[in-house]
Amino acid sequence: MFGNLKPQAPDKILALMGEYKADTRQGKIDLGVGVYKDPNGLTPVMRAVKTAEQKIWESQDSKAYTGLAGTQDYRDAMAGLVLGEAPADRLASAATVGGTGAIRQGLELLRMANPDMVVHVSDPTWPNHLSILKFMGQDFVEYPYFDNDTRGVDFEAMLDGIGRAKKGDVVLLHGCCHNPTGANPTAEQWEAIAESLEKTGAVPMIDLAYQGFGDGLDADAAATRMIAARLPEVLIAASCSKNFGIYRERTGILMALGEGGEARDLTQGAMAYLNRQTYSFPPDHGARIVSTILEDADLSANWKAELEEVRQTMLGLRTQLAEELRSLSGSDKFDFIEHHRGMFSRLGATPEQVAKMKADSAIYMVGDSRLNIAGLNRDSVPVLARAIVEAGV
Ligand code: PLP
Ligand code: TYF
Repeated sequence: MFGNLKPQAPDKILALMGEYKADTRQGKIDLGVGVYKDPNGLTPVMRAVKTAEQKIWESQDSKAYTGLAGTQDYRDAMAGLVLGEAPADRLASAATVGGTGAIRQGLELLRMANPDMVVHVSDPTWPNHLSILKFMGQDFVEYPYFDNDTRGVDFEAMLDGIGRAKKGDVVLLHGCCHNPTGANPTAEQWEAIAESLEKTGAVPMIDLAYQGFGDGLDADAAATRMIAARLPEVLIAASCSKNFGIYRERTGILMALGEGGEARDLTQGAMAYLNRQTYSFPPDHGARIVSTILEDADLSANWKAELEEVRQTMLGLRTQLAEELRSLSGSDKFDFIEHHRGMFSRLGATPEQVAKMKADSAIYMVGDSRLNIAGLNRDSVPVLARAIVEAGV
């Protein structure tokens, strides 16, 4: 029977990780998978996470099951982090297996509510969005997003695209730090997006995987909060993988804001049901690390300080790379790197140019020319800048 299985296309980002590992060249540069790396190339356990784990180890006296939606502590802490003042009467939420689990459960929930929905996704978007939608057999269409000339958001085209959504359709948005492009709408443009959603009656689903990696914890949640306040129904899939650096703990949350009352209880019930059908109880360790940190003023301050160091490090590398490219190319055409936010920038290079940089300089970026800024350090920035110019980007 197993012989009937068809080979599956590998995840290109994860395949690139393997290729990088196998490369024996000195000075190779990994700008592939979206994992934060410090200037020494390490992905450290954050200080506050270590302390929280110690506290949990010392005080935890049971590992009995929690609840199908996870613990209330975690859900309250995350509602506060993402939404600021969370409107408890409108909010249903469930802990999930990472942000990816939140996306999957969120799409399942939406489909239970409206089996006829069409999901609108940005072109391009995170490949796993498309992969999950295809696996679910879920209808989706792409809306234009990236302007290859300016390397910014083609906002007019985007607005036109999401304006085609019908009532009951779903518009998937990256709350901040768009993956893979690094280009994001301005605050004013976000208001226009909200207005479009109000007009069409489409439901926004916001993927928030990089809160704190762009302009700061509150600034990165501002669009999500504005949409949550304006729209009657909003779904949020948030990840703690990056901002807490707990990738392998698989910590995420699905939040749904609706009109409250019975609809809230139905949503909460459906979320618990969906968790039960998929894996019963969501994992607790990562969620407990997060609630332990967010409930403790000192740990919280420590975490925020380290997250801010991470963010500033990436911004510094963006500035350095843009400056280096300005002087090497004698033009300001790479200034977009400084304006992009989050871990990624799409360079706008051709697949051939990406391949040349890998072959000639052992620089690994994703085939669509997405580079992970955190894979750089002060010494490798000039190497990359030279390779970019030599490849004729
Ligand atoms: N959404 C986007 C856009 C991402 O880049 C990621 C990255 O890893 C996720 C969601 C979810 O991550 P995880 O499932 O590791 O929490
Ligand atoms: O886009 C990225 O690099 C991150 C990490 O199947 C990732 O979101 C990449 C591929 C994948 C899961 C996570």
